[in-house]
Amino acid sequence: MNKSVFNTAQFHACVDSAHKLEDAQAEVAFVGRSNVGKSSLVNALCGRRLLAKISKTPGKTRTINVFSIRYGKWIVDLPGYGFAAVSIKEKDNWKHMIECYLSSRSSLKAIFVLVDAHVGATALDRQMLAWLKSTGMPYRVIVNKIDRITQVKLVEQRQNLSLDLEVMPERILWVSAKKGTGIKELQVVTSSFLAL
Ligand SMILES: Nc1nc2c(ncn2[C@@H]2O[C@H](COP(=O)(O)OP(=O)(O)OP(=O)(O)O)[C@@H](O)[C@H]2O)c(=O)[nH]1
Ligand SMILES: [Mg+2]
Repeated sequence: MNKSVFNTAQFHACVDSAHKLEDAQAEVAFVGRSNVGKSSLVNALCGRRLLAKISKTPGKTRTINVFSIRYGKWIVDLPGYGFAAVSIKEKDNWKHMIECYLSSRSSLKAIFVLVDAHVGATALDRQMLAWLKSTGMPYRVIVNKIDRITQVKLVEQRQNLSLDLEVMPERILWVSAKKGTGIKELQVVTSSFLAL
């Protein structure tokens, strides 16, 4: 794998509906709670600080944001779920946008479901995973913000989250977008899904 391939990622599109996206060769998408660090992880993966917009305030990403690694090879940053401070109508719109995206993209090779190491799995995380399992779509669980917990807690969380989410421990990636921990492994996994 050529690591620098991620460094040249470029913003490709920002749409409010999956129907507005053209066909791609291969894509991976980041889903998860608002504020879990999806956009930060896209930046860490690409070794770029300002590619995807991030914010301390949940609800920053409100559209489907596509970044192109190579022609037709995409990384997709989606809005988060579980963001309380919006109207029910807006929540429904986002849910529809995410579901429509996830179920309509034939080139979607993997869905990266982000979970917060400090917060643990939420009801919506479990719901998302149950749905992905029921559809047979390929997914990987990524636990972000491991810099926020102690080594002791990390060992505990490895066991707890694996049981809670019913995912084999070796299929979970442990990362910190902030510190760069686990990013090399994420690059290897992403390269493989995108056949870079
Ligand atoms: N400590 C720590 N903070 C992080 C990490 N990753 C992201 N953050 C912080 O978490 C906050 C949210 O990050 P975003 O990347 O905007 O989160 P998001 O999941 O894209 O959020 P939405 O766009 O609202 O869905 C920001 O303040 C980030 O700096 C991490 O690994 N460790
Ligand atoms: Mg975001």
